[in-house]
Amino acid sequence: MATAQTIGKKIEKLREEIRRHEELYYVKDTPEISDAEYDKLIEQLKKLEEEQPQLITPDSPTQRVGGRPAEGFPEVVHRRPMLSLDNSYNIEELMAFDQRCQKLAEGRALEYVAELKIDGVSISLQYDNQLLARGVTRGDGRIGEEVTQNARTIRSVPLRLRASGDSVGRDVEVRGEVFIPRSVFENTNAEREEQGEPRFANPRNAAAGTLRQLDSRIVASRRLDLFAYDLIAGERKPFATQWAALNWLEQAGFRVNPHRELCPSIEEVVEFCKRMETQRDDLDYEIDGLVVKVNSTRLQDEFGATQKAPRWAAAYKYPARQATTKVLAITVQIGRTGALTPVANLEPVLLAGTTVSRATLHNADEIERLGVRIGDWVLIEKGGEVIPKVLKVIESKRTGAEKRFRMPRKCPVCGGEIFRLDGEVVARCVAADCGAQLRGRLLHFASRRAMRIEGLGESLVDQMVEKKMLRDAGDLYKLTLGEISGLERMAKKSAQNLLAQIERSKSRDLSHLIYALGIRHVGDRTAAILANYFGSLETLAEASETALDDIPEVGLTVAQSVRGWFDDAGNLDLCWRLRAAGVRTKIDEKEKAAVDERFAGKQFVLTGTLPGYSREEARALIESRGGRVTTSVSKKTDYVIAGAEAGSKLDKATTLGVTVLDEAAFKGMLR
Ligand code: 3B9
Repeated sequence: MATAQTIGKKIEKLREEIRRHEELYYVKDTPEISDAEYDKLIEQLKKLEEEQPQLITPDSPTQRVGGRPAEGFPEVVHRRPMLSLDNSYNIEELMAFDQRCQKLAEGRALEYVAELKIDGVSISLQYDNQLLARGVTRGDGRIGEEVTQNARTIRSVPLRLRASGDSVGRDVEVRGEVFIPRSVFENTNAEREEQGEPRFANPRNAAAGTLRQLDSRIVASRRLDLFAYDLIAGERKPFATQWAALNWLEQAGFRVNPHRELCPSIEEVVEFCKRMETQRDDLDYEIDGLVVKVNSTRLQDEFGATQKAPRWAAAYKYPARQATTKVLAITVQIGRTGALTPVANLEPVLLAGTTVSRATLHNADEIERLGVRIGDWVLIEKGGEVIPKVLKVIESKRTGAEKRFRMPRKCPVCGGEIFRLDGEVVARCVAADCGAQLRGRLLHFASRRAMRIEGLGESLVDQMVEKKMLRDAGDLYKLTLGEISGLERMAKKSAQNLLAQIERSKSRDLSHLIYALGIRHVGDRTAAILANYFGSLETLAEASETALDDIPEVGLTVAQSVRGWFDDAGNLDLCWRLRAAGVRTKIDEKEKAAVDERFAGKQFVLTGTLPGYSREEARALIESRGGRVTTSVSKKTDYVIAGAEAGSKLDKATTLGVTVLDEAAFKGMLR
């Protein structure tokens, strides 16, 4: 039996290791382990902390996992207002900013720091005694909203500052920009569209909307990120220069944008502007320009601020990446779920360095909203997504020859029926044998986050679908060398490689297999949860809608979608053929996280005081076993845990006939 002491040591070691990997991944961008391995470490830590709940500290990496939904956010007055920035839109205005600074500096040497202006939302993070105490949105600059729970889910926000001397003091406020990486933004919007929710117009809105999400579990799943850019300690700036502050932030554990430069004069700032504009598209986040700051804190203090912006800083905004061009045609693409996506085919136009000839119109509602017709001139924008989008129609350029577009009534690929369900924005081809859907499903099955069959790309899949070589992904495992070599651009060597890749995919984790099936509403995270819960494809296939819905992280939409998918005979047949082909359908026991049947999916209410546990401890114990803790007693409540001086909640539980446990019974249940 392990003693509390040895467990404590193990916990500390694991935390250190996890923190190191978080930093490698999120701050240094050089991960050493896979996401799955990282998740495993977290699970191990959770398990140990369950054994010794008194050792759970607020800065433990397990505490990033989103907690209960908040009930609106309290408003907080910023200790120091969060200022905004005056904008410059061209080099002349930037030079004018330099002139004003020169004048205020009265002949003293003036250096600048140039930083990127990330297209996100500003946040203030307060640390008390090195521990993250509060996260507050910028709001109107004077008053913001407290979103601490959500800030905690951002893995590049240190929960504890790394100690380093005492120059900075205990009372630290860090300001920075919260943003959504491009890749995550695209996924988020695709998911929202599937759920019939409106798309976020840009990554900025997505970041703002997510940060103000009441359910921090949703926040955790969206993977926000943060770049820190300013540091205040108590009433002062603790360093003599902005440059030193940025470097301190970095060593304290924050992500600080690596594209920053100390510039001896405004000329170097201009150089930096030009250089970054060409690199803009290669970044995994959107920037809308850069920020120039006077480096010396002393001069900053002297220059002061106007009502809204400091005199020692300015934003240089890049021109928007928009262009106008003509819509030559509107075509419709069919995705793997049968979803129809209308696409505008454009007269090629140069936009932010690349030639663009297509822009997405998303869905029929969007076409309606824009009023776009074939032949129209449109304003397009290249934003956070790979494919540009149509912003508006230039009506003044209409000639009258433009033609309205109608969504097709039949699938343009297979001729099958098109349906649009009530409340959904997406129309779908529902034909079971649609080649376009099969193509999409195969590409999804082979994709990196699914079965990772490298080499099975668009051109091969197109040929296989065209030649009717496959019914579904299950047939991939029956392909022979002869069949593959017969395809265009397939030398024997590449055919052998592909076969090896297909063979290798048989031992992918169960979570990847579940994701690969392409069940609507089941993304990679949900797939991992389902894999953990059910342990095998067979068990998942038999799970009832209720059993699925009872999983805390799984909602009714997902539950219905999963049950519906397995109710389809063709889908079930696919599963059994995958298994017969030797694809692993059981979870690797090492992967499996602890799920406690007595807690999983059950609703608990805590009331009164339990001498043995703090409220937070009790909550953590329940949640780590898969239970849910809510604040009010209802018919849905499974257990009320009543301590001393329990009041009206206990009465209500008795009235409703809800099981009431005292501390001893709760303890017994935990064992
Ligand atoms: C009162 C980057 C952005 C940014 C500042 C930025 C947005 C705003 C700002 C933040 N990207 N940098 N910087 N890279 N999007 C410069 C406006 N700073 C403040 O809001 C601020 C406000 C202060 C100091 C800073 O008052 C003090 C003055 C002296 C000592 C202590 C506080």
